[in-house]
This record gives sequence, structure tokens and C-alpha cells, in this order.
Amino acid sequence: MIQDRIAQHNQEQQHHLPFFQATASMLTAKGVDINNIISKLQQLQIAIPSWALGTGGTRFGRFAGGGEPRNLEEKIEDVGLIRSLSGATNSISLHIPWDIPTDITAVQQQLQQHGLLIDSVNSNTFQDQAGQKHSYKFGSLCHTQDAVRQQAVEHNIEVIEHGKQLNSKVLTVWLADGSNFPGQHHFRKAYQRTLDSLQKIYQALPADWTMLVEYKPYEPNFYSMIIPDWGTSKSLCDSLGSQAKVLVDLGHHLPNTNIEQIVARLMHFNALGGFHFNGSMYGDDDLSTGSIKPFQLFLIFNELVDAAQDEQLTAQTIAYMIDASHNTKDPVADLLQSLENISIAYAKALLVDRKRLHAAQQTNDVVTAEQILQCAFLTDVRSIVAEARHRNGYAINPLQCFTANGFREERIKTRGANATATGL
Ligand SMILES: [Mn+2]
Repeated sequence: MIQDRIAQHNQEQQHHLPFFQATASMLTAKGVDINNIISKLQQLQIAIPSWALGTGGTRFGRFAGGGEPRNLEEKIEDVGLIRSLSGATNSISLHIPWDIPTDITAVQQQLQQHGLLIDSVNSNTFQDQAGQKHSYKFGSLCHTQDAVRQQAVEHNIEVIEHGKQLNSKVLTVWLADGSNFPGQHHFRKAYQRTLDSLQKIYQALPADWTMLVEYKPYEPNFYSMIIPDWGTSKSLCDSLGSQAKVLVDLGHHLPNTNIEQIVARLMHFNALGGFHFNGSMYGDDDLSTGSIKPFQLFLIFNELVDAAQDEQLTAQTIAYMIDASHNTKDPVADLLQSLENISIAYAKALLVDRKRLHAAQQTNDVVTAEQILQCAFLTDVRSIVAEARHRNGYAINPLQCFTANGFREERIKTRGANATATGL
């Protein structure tokens, strides 16, 4: 039983408790309510996308690690394992057509058994599928030809139908549409066609659903993307209606973009609907969340926490998901690292002395304001994050528990050394 293995692991983590107690007493002396932070951390839930459970690839090659999930059932099994170890996830996001369930009842039972829900359903009009009538080579929702746009609209509506069967409430639309060369697109007409198509999808959206509109500045198109930035996403959402919200993918920005300011801006307009977490060095490189810019991740959570505590602001529901898939790490280990880094960034943001920060901002005390953020960011909160898990029966150190217990080796045995995940 996995629970026995976690209990055994927790018993072996002798150094955890004194480490936590020392951190807790230091922070309590500073006026921090540790139990409040622990309870907030226990509520943090990040969805795992089905496509992150296998090795990603690049256009140059793919190096699968073995024991990858071969179907939806095995993907749910892996997310179930991540949930059992870390507790920081309770849902899985599906990509259609890669994850079309064949036996809904069986999928529902399996989800229930692992304590999981379906998060968002994601459409795919960036590839052509076998037997597809029209090609998306020159775009989908923005395409110049009615029949291609109609096919892409119908696909999105079909995705909603699959989602309804599994109690999803979120459709995420990311468009690869764009142009590679100047002159290829009539920008204004292409935008209008995209909006018209999105409106047709929006009309099919159930009243309790949200449509998330994702943006990306480049790739796979390199001259123009139809939705390159948050402003375009927001303009589309404004035209669609209040169920449409902007999705911020951390990797979908040009280098040095101030993402935390975008987050604050969107929250100001009640327009932020979701996050795709990942790490990025150059562009959309899909590295582990927090591996490259942990300070930026902290600053983003600082804005989220600030907005959540602002009574003037309407309470906003934000869907958190990891969106990463690369070539080199064990995918489950990678996801556990990402969940840890996200939890750490959140815990540090909760430590910010917000009253003093606001006072320093008000009086233009630049040094004090910056120091307050540095003070929170430089605090070692790992034992608090671990204790939040521990108190709920999860592993004190999920990554170590995963590695030491040979979970991957077991999967290689049952699924095979050459098992390859469906999807990207
Ligand atoms: Mn994304």
C-alpha cells in the first residue's frame, strides 16, 4: 500500500520536526501566524496536465525514460501517485483528442478512487489528426476559409461535450494560429475571423463554465501570432463575455517581461482566469517551475496574495495548472519538484509583511519596500511546506519518497521500458 510507504518514509524523516519547530518559533516571534500559512498551503491545488506525464521532446528528438503512461487510465494512475505523495494536486487536465475517454463510468470510478477531478479540457487545433477533412496548416479559428474555421469550432464544441461528461468546467483555448512572413496575414481581418469563431464556441459554453484564452508571442509561427499578448487575450474576452478569462502561461512571454505586473493588471480588471506554470530561460522552454527564476515566481504569488487580501477587489477564481514537458527528467519527479517550488513561492508570498509594505509604498520608501520583499523571499520555508503536507498525511519529502520507493522501476516493469505516453 502506498499509504504504508508514505508513513514509513515520514517516520524516517527525523530531522524534519526540529527544523520546522525552529522555523516556526522564529517566524512566530516576528508576528507570523504559522497555522494560517499551513492552512493556506493545504488549500493550494495545482492541476496536472495529462501531457506532462510523459517525456516531452523537441523537434530534434525525444528521449523517453521508460514506464510512461500509455493511455488515460495510466495517466490518471500517475496523477494519483503525485496526489498521494504531495497533496498539492487534486485534478488532471485533458487534451482532446489525445485523452478521449472510451469508458466514462470506468474513468469516473478511477478518478474517485484517487481523489481526483477533471480540471480543464484543452482543444487541439494546432495539429492535423488522421482522417481530418481540412488542414490547420494555415490556421484554425483564424483561417481564411469558412470550412476550416467551422471544423475548428466544431472540434472545440466537441471538447466541451467530452468535458461535460467528466464534470469539467473549463475549456482552455490556445491557438497556434499566426503567420510566418510579412504580408501573409491581413491582421485586422484575421483577428475578426478569430473573434467570430470564438463567439461560436462561447455560445456553446454551459453557463457554469469558463473559457480560458491563452496568449503566446511566438512559436509555432514566428512573424505574428494571432493572440500574441495579454492585451489581445483580454480584448477577445471583453468581446466574448464574462465567462471568458485570460490565461497566463509563464513561458509565453518574451525575455524580461514583467509577468507579475501583467498578473496585477489582469486582476485589477477581474480578467485573470488561470495560470500555466513552467520555467523558462529563453521562451517557451517548458522547464520545471521555479528552476530558473524563483524570485519572479515569488513576485507573481506576491501579486496573487495581495489581490486575494484586497477587500475592494471581487474574489476571483483562478485555475492553477502546470504546463511543462521536457526531455531530460523523470516526468513525475519533475512535477513533484514543480509543485514544491510553487508551494514555496506561495508560502513566501504569504510571509510578506503587507501592512508595512503598503505603508512603505505610500511614503515612497523604496528601500524599505524592497527589503520587505527580500526578507520574505530569503526565508527558508521548506519545513513549513513539508509540515503542511505532513499534517494531512502526505509525504514530508515527496521527491525522495518517489525515488527511494522505486515507483518508476515498478512502472517500467508493468508498462515496459519502451512505453511512450500519448500526446506531445
Ligand atoms: Mn500553456
